Amino acid sequence: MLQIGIVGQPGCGKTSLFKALCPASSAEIGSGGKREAHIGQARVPDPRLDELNRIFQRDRQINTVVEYVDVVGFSSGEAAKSGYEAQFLGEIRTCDALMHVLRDFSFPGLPDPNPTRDYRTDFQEFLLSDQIILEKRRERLQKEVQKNRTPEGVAEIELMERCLEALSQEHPLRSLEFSEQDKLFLKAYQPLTAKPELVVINVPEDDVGKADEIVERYRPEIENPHVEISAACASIEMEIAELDEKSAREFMDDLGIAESALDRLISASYRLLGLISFFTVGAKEVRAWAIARGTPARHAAGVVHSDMERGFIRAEVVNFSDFQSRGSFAACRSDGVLQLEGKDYIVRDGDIIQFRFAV
Ligand SMILES: Nc1nc2c(ncn2[C@@H]2O[C@H](COP(=O)(O)OP(=O)(O)OP(=O)(O)O)[C@@H](O)[C@H]2O)c(=O)[nH]1
Ligand SMILES: [Mg+2]
Repeated sequence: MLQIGIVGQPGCGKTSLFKALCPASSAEIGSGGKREAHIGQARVPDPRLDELNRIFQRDRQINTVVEYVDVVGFSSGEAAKSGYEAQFLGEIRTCDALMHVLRDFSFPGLPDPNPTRDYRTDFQEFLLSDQIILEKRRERLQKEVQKNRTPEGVAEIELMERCLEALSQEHPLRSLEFSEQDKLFLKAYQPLTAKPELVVINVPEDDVGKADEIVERYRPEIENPHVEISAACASIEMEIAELDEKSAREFMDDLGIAESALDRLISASYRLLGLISFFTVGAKEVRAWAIARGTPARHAAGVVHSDMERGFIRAEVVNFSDFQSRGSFAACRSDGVLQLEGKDYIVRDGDIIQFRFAV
């Protein structure tokens, strides 16, 4: 499963945000450097699936999930000397995308809040870390190519050089265009600055109603066309996540906020991972399934069951946008919007699919 690593300076609110996003997990806040990572899952909200459930009245509704990883904090001070940082960066390197938390609230013992400063500090750490890894790789490749000059070796050295040039100009690798071959090479090193990134400014309780304003305030300073920016108050979100629906509503009314930021953060995370959803309506459940954009029908079938991929015959497909106004498969069929598709059909976001298969 694809994972989002929650990163940021010590005490910026990573664990608080993680607990808000994944309330069923057992992470402790203010752990101040406990060294194990927490992994948890957050349910991805989808109003289309809610509506399918209302229409079909099945026993269960199963949403897709996003997996988050909360690792220990890093800093360029004491922690770095103890080799802590390397471990931190190693843990997030295996994640597929980053949720980058920036502290905008005051906290005893921590420097005055300054999201822009922290963003730049962290960004420098990521650049440096990628540089070290790619330089090592280039060195090794150069030795190999001297002994045995293969076209792959030469191509990879060229790629390393292009990447190192970008890094030395402080451009994140995600700002470069890569061929499919380059992507395969790069996958092995999992560079941090190539990962999609969502910045979350963790605002003080008093500013929870002003999240949008705060995002706009920092947007010009966090100058990077390749990151998405959002804001939330992690401690409030954590409280909301622990309450039942009615108490949560009252709590939010007291604070004067219309909605929790969590749905927005989770949906943004899902997009960040490049995932889209298709739906199935079974005898017992309506369910959303996560696939990468561009997945052909036959592979999508394999996400539901390996037999369906192996014995794939065809897919009966109607997109939710066509289904919604008609309300039944029969109506979709008679209106000609329910299509029979073959194994190479590229599944679209919101497709409702019935797979025909034989094993
Ligand atoms: N005022 C305020 N305090 C917060 C907020 N988010 C977190 N805190 C507090 O800040 C402290 C650190 O929060 P954590 O969630 O443990 O931060 P962390 O980034 O996981 O910290 P490390 O794992 O030690 O790096 C805790 O005491 C939290 O209650 C917030 O939005 N507002
Ligand atoms: Mg923590």
